[in-house]
Amino acid sequence: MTAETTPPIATREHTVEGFVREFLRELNFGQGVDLTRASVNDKYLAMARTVRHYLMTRWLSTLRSQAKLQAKSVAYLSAEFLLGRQLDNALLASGLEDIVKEGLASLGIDLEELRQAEIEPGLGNGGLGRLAACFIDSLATMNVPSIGYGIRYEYGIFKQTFVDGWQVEKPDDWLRLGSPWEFPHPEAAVKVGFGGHVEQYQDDDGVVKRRWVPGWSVLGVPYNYMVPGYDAGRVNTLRLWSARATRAFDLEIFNSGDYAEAVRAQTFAENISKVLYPEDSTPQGKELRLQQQYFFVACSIKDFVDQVLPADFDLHKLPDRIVFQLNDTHPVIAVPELMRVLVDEKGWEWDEAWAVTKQCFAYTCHTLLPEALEVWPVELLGRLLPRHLEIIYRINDEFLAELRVAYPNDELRVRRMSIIAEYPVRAVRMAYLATVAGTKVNGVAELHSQLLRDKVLDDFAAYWPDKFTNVTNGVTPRRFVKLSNPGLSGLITEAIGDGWVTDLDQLKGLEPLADDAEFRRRFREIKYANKQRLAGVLAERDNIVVNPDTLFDVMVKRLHEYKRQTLKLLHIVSLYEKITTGELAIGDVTPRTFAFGAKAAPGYVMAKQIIGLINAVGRTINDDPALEGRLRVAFPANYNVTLAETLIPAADLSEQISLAGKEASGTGNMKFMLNGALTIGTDDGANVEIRQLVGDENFFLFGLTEPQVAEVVERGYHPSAYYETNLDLRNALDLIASGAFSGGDRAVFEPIVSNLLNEDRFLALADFQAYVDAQARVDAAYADTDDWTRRAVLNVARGGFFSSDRSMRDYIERIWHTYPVAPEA
Ligand code: 26W
Repeated sequence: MTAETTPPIATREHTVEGFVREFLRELNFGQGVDLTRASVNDKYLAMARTVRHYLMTRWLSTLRSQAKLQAKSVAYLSAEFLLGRQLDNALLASGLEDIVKEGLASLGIDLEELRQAEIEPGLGNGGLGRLAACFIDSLATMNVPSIGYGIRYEYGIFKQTFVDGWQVEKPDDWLRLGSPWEFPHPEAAVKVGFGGHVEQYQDDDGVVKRRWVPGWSVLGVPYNYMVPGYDAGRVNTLRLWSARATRAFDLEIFNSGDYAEAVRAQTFAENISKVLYPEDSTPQGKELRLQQQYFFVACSIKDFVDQVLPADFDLHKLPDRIVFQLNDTHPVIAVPELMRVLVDEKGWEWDEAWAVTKQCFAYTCHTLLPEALEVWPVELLGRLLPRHLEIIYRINDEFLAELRVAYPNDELRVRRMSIIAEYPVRAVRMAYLATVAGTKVNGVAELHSQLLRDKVLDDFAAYWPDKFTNVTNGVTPRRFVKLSNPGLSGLITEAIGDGWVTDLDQLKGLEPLADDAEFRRRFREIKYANKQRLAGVLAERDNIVVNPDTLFDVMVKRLHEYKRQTLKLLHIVSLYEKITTGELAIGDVTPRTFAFGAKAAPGYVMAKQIIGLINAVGRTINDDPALEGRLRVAFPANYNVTLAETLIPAADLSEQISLAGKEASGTGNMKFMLNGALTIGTDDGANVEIRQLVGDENFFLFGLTEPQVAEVVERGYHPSAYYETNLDLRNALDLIASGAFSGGDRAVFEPIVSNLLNEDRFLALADFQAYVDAQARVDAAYADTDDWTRRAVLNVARGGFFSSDRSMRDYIERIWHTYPVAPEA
């Protein structure tokens, strides 16, 4: 098959008629139904498959040019990809929105109804997973050759329901109605081993070698997803792996009547990609979690080396063709896996293999919580992956030997930096392994990266100062402005053209319009329309009534004590306490809607308690007729990407109130800024850079800084002292303790109150007064509606830096050293 004879890739007509023809063909021949009898899901699946046909041309030409070009690619290894719904993004990328809307309408079909039929693939917990999704969107839009590798969980992040205000998890069976955006390739399945032992043998030249003899194995079946660039030729690939048994079914055992045993291997294997671990900070250290990590990493490396690279590729040049970006420590087992492939399978010498391996990886750390850094007991790792443990030991031995040369009489430092921790149990510190093997280590915001250098990985930063860098997070403006806020997008494009969608710095052009009364009026109008839209969604989705004529004060993120949803609660309870005691006249209270969205890891008891208290306080306030239309708490269940797309454009105030030094970056903060909300926040994570760019006068800063927190903790923190000295705080805590929000039952929320009074690990009480004072500044600012709008416009205008496109440019420049390649026309 020569170039000139290479068959052209089929194309589709970008016309209403063309689309309708395709759609009906897909509905009749693909879905096997005719329009008169088609269900909403039939129509949705047919429409989705039709839209993907339009992207296929670009996907196939991308893949074709990829194979031809020797370009360096980025392999983004992530245990999570929080993609959100795919249809809108596919319509945007294919420029089909209007054609599809008109085409469907001509068939009497409402696009909105089909949009609502799509089930969101919740293959992630929160920040880390969503960031991965934003990044692959930017890489495609910027024409950078890259591939995302992850796991196709059969069950994603649990569906959150509230029963009497308490979180109850339901399985997320997201595939039950079909998944039109994936392309399974069982023929490209990869075999992955587990367990077993390592044996020594002599190769043909009599050289003593070691090889792994797995005890059992599974198959990894790849499912490809399109990652369409916006207004770019490129459609990159996201490859998610699903586990299958190597032997489907043991007929002998079946015929012997032991049916369960016959399928045991099957179920056992499939368990590996069955469900996403719903933790987003405290690893449970479960064996299945490690199986999941090794499974997708082994599949991905084998896939890239054997499938993506040309068969005759010299792996010594691997670093010129690929950089494996490690999205936190979850995929770090990839380092010993590549060593195993090069030494055991390709027969390379150790040094030869290490010289290449240590040029192929880079590591991004996404946390500051010591408990979130994964460590795997050598007992478990040695049992599941005996050869990998051997390899990790050797990497560590050589590293410690190197350190002893650099620090001859500082055995303590050497011990401190060892990849192997000796206590409380002998375990592998995955963050240390990633740092030793990675070409670069980066944090996700300036402050975070500094704290990694100064505190978390300080010994390593001292030894390898150039290895440490920063890349501040970003978000994709396609999904989080263009798609989720069409009103604002239209206003921006009218004012400065639509170049901003792929070059967000152009938002700067809006600055002068902050002083334009007519522009402000339209900006406010759009915000109000977004608030009405949210009100409609909450009424229909959760039976929650909110009043758009109130300040929308929004806090949406995972429930975690360091994010301090309790501090937000203390503000609300204090306000309520003052109103009920008459200290505050309801007329003097700025009408507010306190909106929350938050899932708690199922095993995180305190987090679930806090959810219970938020709903209890909400019920009390919402049932109080005196507060009707003035104060309301809205806590829709099951916060996810889809709900965020409606909530964030409606917000006036963005709550980013974590304890300084705890939130690595935050990305919700960026989405709120770009959608014209003002931030009330601490100097934590990317809040610092938001405040620097938007200006102090357009940001409500409060609270202890990270150095001050360190000092308070150093000195010894006594939360009860704040209780004793701050009357408002005491009244608020006493009201909770009194059972006022739990039908007089004091026991229900006692754990929260006593934790705050006796431990308060994240200094909520210490920052209470500063927070309440900042909220008073918010009230004052909001009273001047037009000036508030001016500040909101400046937040949008100065938010360009927080595009994930800019983050990608930083990764390319500082870490990946790859470059955009436009696929062949
Ligand atoms: C093993 C358990 C586990 C699972 C996930 C530990 C830690 C994680 C993630 C690293 C947690 C996470 O999502 N971190 C968030 O990452 C975002 C993207 O960089 C940041 O913006 C957030 O600040 C950070 O909390």
